[in-house]
Amino acid sequence: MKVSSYLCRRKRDMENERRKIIHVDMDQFFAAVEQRDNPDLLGKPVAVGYDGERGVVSTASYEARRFGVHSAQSVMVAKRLCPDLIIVPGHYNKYKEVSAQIHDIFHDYTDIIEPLSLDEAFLDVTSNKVDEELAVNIAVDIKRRILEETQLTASAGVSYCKFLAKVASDYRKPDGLCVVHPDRALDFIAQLPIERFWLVGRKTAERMHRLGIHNGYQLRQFSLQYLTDKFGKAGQLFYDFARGIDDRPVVTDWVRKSVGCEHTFLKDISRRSEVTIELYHTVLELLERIQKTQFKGHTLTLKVKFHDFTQITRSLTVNDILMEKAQILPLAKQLMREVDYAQRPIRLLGLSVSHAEVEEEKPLHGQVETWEEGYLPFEEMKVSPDLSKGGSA
Ligand code: TTP
Ligand code: MG
Repeated sequence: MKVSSYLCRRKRDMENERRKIIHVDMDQFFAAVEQRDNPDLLGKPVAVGYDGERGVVSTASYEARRFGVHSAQSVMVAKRLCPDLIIVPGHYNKYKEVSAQIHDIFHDYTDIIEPLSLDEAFLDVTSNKVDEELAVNIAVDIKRRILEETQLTASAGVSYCKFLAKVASDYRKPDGLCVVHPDRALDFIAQLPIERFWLVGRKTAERMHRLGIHNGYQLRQFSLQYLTDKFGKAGQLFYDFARGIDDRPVVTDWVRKSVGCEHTFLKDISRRSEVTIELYHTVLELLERIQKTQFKGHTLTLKVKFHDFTQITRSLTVNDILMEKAQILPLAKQLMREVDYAQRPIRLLGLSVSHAEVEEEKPLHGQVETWEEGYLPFEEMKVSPDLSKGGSA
């Protein structure tokens, strides 16, 4: 590397190390709201979700988590694991209200806020409205105010970059506060179990383990080439994370990255006619959402979950903006043709449109798409009359 470009990079790194970022994440959010509003539920194993054969847990109280109950699990499995589990239906308006309350609190400190979901957000407090030098003092204050104003606890992570702030907020949950200073970052990362790294889900963790990578120190021993060979685009992120490098800004202007819908069926489907009808209904609902949001995307993604919970996604990208039924329906059918469900009945179908025009204009460092939450809101299937009668197309 030339000396001048090295100095440039070093300057940028130092500027980044001077950033002060807080990640706030509410504890057992939906369940905590339910327990707050119904004291009978306090201290008990609670799961929020639809109490039916096809219900899915959206979150579980910590008491329930001890039994192995977790988000995205089927309610039936959860009940088997924890026979005393109390299932309560979700109250989404309430969760939205709390989310608005915590955002009001955030805005007293900074307007540079990037929400990741209803209950978590990054705040850039490098310069802030209360002229506080220490980000940790702001985090303490925010946690105190959240508790006072919502009677709920939040965990916060403080560091110089998003990756470490996010990992830190999870580090001492619940009601936690963890600070990772720039000069402690490499040691912190070295001992960090690989499953705690951002973007490392269960499957990626297993692959890392197979490569002999169990912590940040071990991850750091591998070259960029090796990691991108193994993990594609994410390899670059893992390489950087291992070195405490993450200069992505806190993106204030939240831009919708995709619009989609998905349904879990009351009964698994495997007949072609049934699948065609359901695909058609899903396309109609997707179109409604596209119209409502005026989202302009180029990629259609089909998600299929099979009876055994294995899941696949198939995507197609086109030059035109996907807004019309006449374009989306044939594409959806084309994607569906690639799916072999004859031996594997389908439990869930989902469609989404992504790859908005604006994304192409974003600078590479924005990398906004990687922050997208990995789940769609759960909705129970309203079975179409045709299907409930076992009708065919
Ligand atoms: P999380 O912050 O991932 O979980 P949590 O707040 O319940 O628990 P934690 O203390 O570990 O942060 O998600 C926030 C809310 O989003 C959660 O309460 C319910 C909802 N959610 C779903 O609906 N489906 C999901 O798969 C997940 C992970 C969350
Ligand atoms: Mg949370």
